[in-house]
Amino acid sequence: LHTIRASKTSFDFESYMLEKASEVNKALERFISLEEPSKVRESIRYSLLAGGKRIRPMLCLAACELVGGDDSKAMPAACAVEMIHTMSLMHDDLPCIDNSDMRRGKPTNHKEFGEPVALLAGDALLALAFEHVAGATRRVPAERVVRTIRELGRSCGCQGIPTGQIADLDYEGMSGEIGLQHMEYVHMRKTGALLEASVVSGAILGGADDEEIEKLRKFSRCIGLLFQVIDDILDITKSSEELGKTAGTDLVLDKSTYPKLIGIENSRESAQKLNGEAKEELAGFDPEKTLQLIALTDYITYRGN
Ligand code: GRG
Repeated sequence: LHTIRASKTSFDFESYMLEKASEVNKALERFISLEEPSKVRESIRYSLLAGGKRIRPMLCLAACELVGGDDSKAMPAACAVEMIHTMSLMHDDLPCIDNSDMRRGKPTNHKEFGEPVALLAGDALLALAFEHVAGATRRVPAERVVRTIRELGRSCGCQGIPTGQIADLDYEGMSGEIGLQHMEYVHMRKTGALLEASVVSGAILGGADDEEIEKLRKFSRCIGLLFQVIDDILDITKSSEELGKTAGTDLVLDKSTYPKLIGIENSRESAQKLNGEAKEELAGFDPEKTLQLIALTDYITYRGN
């Protein structure tokens, strides 16, 4: 939060983010309380309440507000996208995929609870996300809730996160245009699909018309790629800092990244371009109401982690 560059607007983004993150955390805490303690709940709480920037819920709430809805209409969906995100991290960290030991500053879920519990708690969390949207959304026509469930389902089905993850695992040192195309295919699904579902769900629940939904879909596709370009740049700059080097393009990486394919300067330019394209999609909306999404776009662009 401290790394956000001054926005051109007078909007106090830091207070906004802290307030929204705290509301989302409270809603998640309430939903997955330990009233009926069980191993699966403990495991879910361990990862879900472990921090995280809460970017996806904030996008969902901001899109809802942009089209005139209040937060309460989108809060269950905002929690659901964080649940889907967290379960994807729990599964991604498993030995059969990324085999990671640490996540959000703590030992990964399977290090704490064992592989079978981490796997099954991730499955349960995915189901809970849908249960929550269907059961807790209030004052929204049923047709809009169903449409939201469809968007969320698409993000974690065959056109979404798992397909992107599998394509990422299948990367075989492609370079040039083919490498770039492959990488965009991966990121549109692995990272972009859920960011898109977050924004579009918020818009649907807030009462957007079809034209507004499509504009916001385009906006979210820009920020999906933007998010990943920045992630890749941060990976390089962080590793360089850790190695006591200056940022460079000569690091050997075992996966396809923007800096590896197009160089770090071009990656930065690409991020700027995507930032501009995302904001252009917001041009037709009430300028006052776009401040949150503009600030979130800048946050994604200039974040330090
Ligand atoms: C969703 C059905 C289903 C299965 C999951 C394992 C798997 C399939 C997918 C892996 C997806 C993955 C790890 C994508 C990377 C997403 C990403 C950019 C994570 C970092 O997001 P931040 O920076 O993290 O928002 P915090 O911790 O702040 O929430």
